[in-house]
Amino acid sequence: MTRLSRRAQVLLGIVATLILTSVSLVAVALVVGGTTPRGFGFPAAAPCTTPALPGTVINVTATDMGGPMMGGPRRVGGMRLTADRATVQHGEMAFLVTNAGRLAHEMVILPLPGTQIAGTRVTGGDGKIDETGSLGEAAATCAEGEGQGILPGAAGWVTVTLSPGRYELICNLPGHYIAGMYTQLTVT
Ligand SMILES: [Cu+2]
Repeated sequence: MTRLSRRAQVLLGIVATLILTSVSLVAVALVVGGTTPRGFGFPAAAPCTTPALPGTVINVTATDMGGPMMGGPRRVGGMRLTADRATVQHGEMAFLVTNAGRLAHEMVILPLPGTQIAGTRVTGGDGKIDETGSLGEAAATCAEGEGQGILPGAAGWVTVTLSPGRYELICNLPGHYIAGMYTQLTVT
């Protein structure tokens, strides 16, 4: 009786440990899913049905070459944010941001003051740059505006009215800007 109980206890302990480990892995994945490199076996989001967007539509694509196949989520290369045009006429415009990568991404619109060059902002200790002065962002999966990040395979969008000037489109998920996720847009 006592021996059986001990064996049972050991078995129960192992089973409980396995279950708790699984649960915590899932919990971690859920909590950090928006900002952490994905690739733990989670399927990419289904392609979105985007609505008719007003004004000039600027197609922005987020790419990366991350994920387990490329050496693990901590080693991510080829992070880029590209737009289908370098200039656009001022007025109302929509940014349709498609995530063609394996990680979550976003797009934030920041003015480029003076002669500042895109890609030269200083990254803070959190791996992000200061978003003060943001004019809008597309960071939601299959939705407009702010969110927890656009999942791989999905799109997000935002409509803004921009005056003539220089702007920088960036991804401000931790480490993404310094990895190369920025591009300049000139509004004429
Ligand atoms: Cu990004």
